Amino acid sequence: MDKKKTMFSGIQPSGELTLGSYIGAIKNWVSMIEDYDAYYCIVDLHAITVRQEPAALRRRILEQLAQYIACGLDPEKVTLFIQSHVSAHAELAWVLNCYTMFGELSRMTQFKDKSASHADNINGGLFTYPSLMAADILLYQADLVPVGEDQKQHVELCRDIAIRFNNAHGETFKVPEAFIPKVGARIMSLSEPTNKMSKSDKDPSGSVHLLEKPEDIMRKFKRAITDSDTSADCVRFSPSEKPGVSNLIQIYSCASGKSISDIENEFAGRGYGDLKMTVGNAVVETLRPIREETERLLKDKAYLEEVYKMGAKKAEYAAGKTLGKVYRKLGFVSR
Ligand code: ATP
Ligand code: LTN
Repeated sequence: MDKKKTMFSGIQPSGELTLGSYIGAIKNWVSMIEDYDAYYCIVDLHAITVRQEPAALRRRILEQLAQYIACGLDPEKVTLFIQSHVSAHAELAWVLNCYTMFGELSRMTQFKDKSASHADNINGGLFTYPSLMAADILLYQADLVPVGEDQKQHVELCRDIAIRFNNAHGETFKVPEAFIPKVGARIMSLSEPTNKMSKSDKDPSGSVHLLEKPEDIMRKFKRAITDSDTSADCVRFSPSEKPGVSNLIQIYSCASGKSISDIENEFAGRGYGDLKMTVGNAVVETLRPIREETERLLKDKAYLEEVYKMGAKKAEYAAGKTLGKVYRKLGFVSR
């Protein structure tokens, strides 16, 4: 039997997980676990590139692990772990920093956006964030990296770094590919549909969290921004002309499994009030089992500890092999 391909992805514990990260990333992670040797990480080292409150960070790391499991990532089938538990990530990141150009890092849109939103703390970690992300991926010789659209540029830089290192030292890293879903790669804010839904958004009305109560979810959908079109075919998918409505259609498609054209037909002659209620209900039903299972898991800290310890052990073994190879190629003297 052929060896399974490897998949790696991660999310920062920088806020409450949103419907955006569920649809854009986690949902796809779950759909592929049978076919891949998968590693899913809670990237806490990345999270400290912006200031975090220590007690809240600790709570969110465990909460995120519980949510990964509740979304369907079975720890018996995939490796779930916390980035700071595997020191090879920080070590390889340093090496890759020496193979990443200042100009490349300066062109990253996430760096530009985060520097604008955290103008008082434009630190070195924020700038070299993509080298750490490349280390995450390359340590596991990942073939595929399932992420939302916003992370495509980082995965492309990771490929360039891998190719550069391989050219200098011979075949060392697998060159990975991004896997970006066709629908749902960029879920927009409900209150400002030209901006991405994001967990660190200061406006709480724009994003829906995985653990949010049904009544709060419904309220956010009822207030979602649409437009002033009252025609019979106002429920139409056109992100440039109708960003709010298209976003709702996209969310509904991901929550219900229906195609975009089926949704347009279903809503022919119907208005936005109807659409908002239907999408809100579909999201509530999608998130309900995830919330309930997360709440249950969070009461069992011993189990969560067992999961992240087992994950760290497996990840450490795979990562150690790659790091050893890299150190040898660089000419470091082995211990
Ligand atoms: P932050 O606000 O802290 O930057 P975020 O909410 O933008 O965080 P990330 O942790 O950066 O989310 O992203 C986690 C994963 O989910 C990534 O693969 C990212 O591409 C994906 N993702 C995040 N937000 C969305 C979204 N609105 N639509 C689709 N995918 C998303
Ligand atoms: N930068 C990603 C999180 C991340 C990641 C990774 C994603 C860190 N390391 C490795 C995929 C693979 C983000 O969501 N902002």
